[in-house]
Amino acid sequence: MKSTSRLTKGMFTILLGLMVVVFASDTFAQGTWTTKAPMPTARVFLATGVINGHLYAVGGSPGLTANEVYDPVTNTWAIKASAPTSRIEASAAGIAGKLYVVGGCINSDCRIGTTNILEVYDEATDSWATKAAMPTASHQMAIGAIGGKLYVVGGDGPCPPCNTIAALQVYDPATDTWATKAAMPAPRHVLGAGEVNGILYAVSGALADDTFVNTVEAYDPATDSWTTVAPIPTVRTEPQPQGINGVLYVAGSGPGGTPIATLEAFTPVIEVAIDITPGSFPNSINPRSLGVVPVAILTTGTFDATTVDPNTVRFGRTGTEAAPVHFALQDVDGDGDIDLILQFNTQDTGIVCGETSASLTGQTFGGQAVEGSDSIRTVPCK
Ligand SMILES: [Ca+2]
Ligand SMILES: [Ca+2]
Repeated sequence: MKSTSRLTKGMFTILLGLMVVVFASDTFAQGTWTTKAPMPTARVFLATGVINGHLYAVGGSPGLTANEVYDPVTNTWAIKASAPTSRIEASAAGIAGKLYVVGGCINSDCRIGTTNILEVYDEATDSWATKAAMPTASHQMAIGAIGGKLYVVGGDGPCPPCNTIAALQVYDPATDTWATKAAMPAPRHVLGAGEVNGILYAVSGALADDTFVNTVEAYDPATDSWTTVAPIPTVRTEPQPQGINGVLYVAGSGPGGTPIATLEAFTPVIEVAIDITPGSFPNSINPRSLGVVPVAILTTGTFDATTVDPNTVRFGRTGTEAAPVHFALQDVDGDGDIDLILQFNTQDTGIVCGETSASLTGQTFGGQAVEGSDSIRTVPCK
């Protein structure tokens, strides 16, 4: 009886396997998840980061210093030099072949163990070095890497008093120094951070009183300033936002540790200066014209119009209508920098008599969305 049941079980497994193959091919368009080689050490509250296309897993609970690396090409894990310090809730990010592990709680104890230690793993030498400590110890903070520097934001400071902090602490590997930059508008912990086109976005998490918020704030290293942007629809605990092609994706991580499946994506938009019918004003458009409307995207002190991909630009009544029929790079406004001039068939713009403004949308070659508007006067339209 036992062998029969084992045989039946085996056949069932094969059948199930075939079903999975069929199912997988049917659903390829939605993507597939596969189970890969398991990490050598089971753990939770670990820190992870990527260097040279390799996924590193460092520390975590229970009381671990284990440092293990996964190679996606070979689907294998290797055990590397252990981290000097055992911690949980640390943050990690890869920069130029090295993994930076900062903060967290020593020996799995966030009541007394919150730390400011920065340890750096060098893949080339399989060795760790201790670098300059972060000014303010923190755990449950967020981390990002922009332009070769480490950005650590918010979290909970040492306990007691375990104050939630708003600090933005920035580490420069070139000089082994920390700088304290403009703080977030309000202290937050269990937040997430991600980078899109050189801007750091601090996403959701909770205020000092543990109220979860859907706040999203954007930090621009060029101006050392924060801007509040559109809130995320769903509040999150310790989200892991990731930027891909100009869009910030946030998956899972429900408030208070609630498991959720929700994936939300944020597309930042840069407002650009445009000039319809450059050099003339008012910007007269005859909606019945069979000709073209010239529109310039102007280079300014904060935006380089030559970074716009002309093939992504649309112009018209709402900014989504006409694709350009011609474009060129030239100094349209004679201020010494190069602008982008585009022409659109008037009949493609959707502009009708009585309209008072028109808009343009597009993307930079790096995937950053841009938009701009200018006034128009429709003529003759009597
Ligand atoms: Ca004009
Ligand atoms: Ca110019």
